[in-house]
Amino acid sequence: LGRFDWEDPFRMELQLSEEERMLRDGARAYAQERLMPRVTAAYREEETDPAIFREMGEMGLLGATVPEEYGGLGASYVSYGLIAREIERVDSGYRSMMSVQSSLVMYPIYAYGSEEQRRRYLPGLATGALIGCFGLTEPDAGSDPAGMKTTARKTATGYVLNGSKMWISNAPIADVFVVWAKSEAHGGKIRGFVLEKGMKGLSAPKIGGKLSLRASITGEIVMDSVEVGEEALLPGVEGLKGPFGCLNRARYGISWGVLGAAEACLHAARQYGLDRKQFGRPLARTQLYQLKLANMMTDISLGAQASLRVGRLLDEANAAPEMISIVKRNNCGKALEAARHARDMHGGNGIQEDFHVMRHMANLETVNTYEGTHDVHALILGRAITGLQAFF
Ligand code: TGC
Ligand code: FAD
Repeated sequence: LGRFDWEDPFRMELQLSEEERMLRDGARAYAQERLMPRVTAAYREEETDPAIFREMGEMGLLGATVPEEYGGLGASYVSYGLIAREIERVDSGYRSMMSVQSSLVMYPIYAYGSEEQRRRYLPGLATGALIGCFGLTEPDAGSDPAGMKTTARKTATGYVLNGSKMWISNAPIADVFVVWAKSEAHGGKIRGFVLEKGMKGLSAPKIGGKLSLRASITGEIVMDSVEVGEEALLPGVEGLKGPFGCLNRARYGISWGVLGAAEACLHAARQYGLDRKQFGRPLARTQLYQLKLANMMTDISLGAQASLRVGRLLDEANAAPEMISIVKRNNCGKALEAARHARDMHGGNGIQEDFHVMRHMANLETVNTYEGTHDVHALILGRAITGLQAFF
């Protein structure tokens, strides 16, 4: 029997290709060297540095799965997941910036866009010269996006969009807006549109006062009779399967990302327990402390194996959305639990910014909610098990 490595319990290293390990190591070096030193201040000041997009672009971390001819790397979904894990090891907000750009902006333009749209937007989005956002959620339509009120009305030359989107990552600093609207000309079906900063009637005010995901800017998108030409319509998809096709990829990436945050919490709690003595011995020598570390390591390693499996199936074009719901829901829930324990295990220091665990914990509250809440994914799975939908 071989040796056990608590940092890689199931020898995942052996299950990755050389290219996957190389991309992961590049992402880790960037995240630790360039993002880690600035995250505490960025979180405290609620400030998002747009330069991060260009840095990520230089490292090939934006739209990694998009083919090279459009500026991506043509990398596997497993690589994309590994990148997400390394970025979120530092902060969920930074991973959010990366995954919105990759899965929610570049993917739909690549998968549903015209050749002109691909050539116009993808290279700039891949380098980070352009910043993108994705508008699905509305003030009165969150878990139920079919209830959206945003409309696209046909004109002689294109469309007029009216409505507002809520809780949109990157929106206040975005150049490119992928928005979803009910189009009268298409029988009220949901269609995707690509809008550009500076269009008349388009604005994206910042939402302030967030107590979570503070390093990632969030805003509204307000569309007050925004006139666009026919070329703004994403021609390749209609209906909710358009936005959901993007969400499948982003949710999958999140399932890896949160494990990075959970690992950061496990490592921090382990070290703290080894260093900190109470009752004449290290905290890590107590049974309760070890139980919590064992639970964290178990949840992280099982979650990673499941995400790896889903990633391989995505790469074979054989993954079902319900598989993605399993890993998104499970890994977010388990990561949040790990972060809450790590916060507790640090005692009073756990609430202090220098120890990072409370920041991860607060961030994971958002990640457990966006891209389908923990309970909404339970209902998706319940529907798959019973054949009965329980949403309404
Ligand atoms: P339902 O009847 O289930 O489906 C309607 C149509 O959509 C298709 N579909 C899917 N297609 C591909 N992948 C999926 N995962 C799909 N799920 C559904 C379905 O086949 C059907 O197609 P068609 O052709 O038959 O019309 O729709 P419903 O209205 O009953 O939906 C219910 C529910 C709860 C499953 C769904 O609405 C849901 O998942 N709600 C959660 C909403 C959500 O995830 N919002 C995310 C907003 S974006 C975001 O949070 C970004 S944060 C990013 C960051 O900062 O990192
Ligand atoms: P609601 O849908 O009102 O849900 C509230 C509660 O009710 C939840 O606990 C939910 O599980 C529960 N619930 C809802 N329906 C049911 C039901 N049928 N049965 C039982 N319980 C139910 N959206 C975008 O489009 N683009 C983005 O870039 C984006 N970024 C975000 C960034 C941040 C920081 C945040 C916080 C959100 C972001 N979102 C984004 C929005 C996010 O996807 C929504 O917040 C999420 O889908 C939940 O919608 P809601 O907030 O309206 O909550």
